[in-house]
Amino acid sequence: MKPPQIYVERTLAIIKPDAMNKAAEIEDIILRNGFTILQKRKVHLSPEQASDFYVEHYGKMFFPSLVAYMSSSPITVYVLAKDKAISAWRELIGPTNPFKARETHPGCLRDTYGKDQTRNAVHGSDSFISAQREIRFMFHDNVIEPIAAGQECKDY
Ligand code: RTP
Ligand code: MG
Repeated sequence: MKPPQIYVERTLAIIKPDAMNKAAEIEDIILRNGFTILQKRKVHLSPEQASDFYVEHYGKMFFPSLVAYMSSSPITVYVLAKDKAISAWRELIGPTNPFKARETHPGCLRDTYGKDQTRNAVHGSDSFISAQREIRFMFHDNVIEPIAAGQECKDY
């Protein structure tokens, strides 16, 4: 008989350049909110890598400043696991704009640590497909496939 399988969803989180001085505090919040840190890596993206990571925004008015910002200094990237990790992490970080976050989601990470619409402290994958792509992008040497809740997975 096969052993029971447990499916845990995974997402990609980033502590962006402006919040790196608060990384320990944010990591503590991540753990206190029930996420497991599966992988962690500090990287300094080149402008080309930042542009590839945020390729969905190519052509938008804020794309050049986003790329310049994300490649300006090191960031920390994490693979987080939790039941419904993708939506749970998005909920914890709050809306894109920290000023709006302050009004609608007081106490969320972007309220607490965000500075403006570009320098908003943290990133979270916005869907299962994004999580899969972003985890591969950041951890290509040691790929961990995100598993959607309820989805069949291979035996380990
Ligand atoms: P993220 O991808 O970083 O988790 O953020 P998000 O889903 O909440 O927002 P998204 O629309 O994907 O935007 C990506 C990042 O681009 C910067 N941004 N600047 N100045 C602006 O109008 C503007 N809009 C977006 C932010 O850094 C945002 O997180
Ligand atoms: Mg996004």
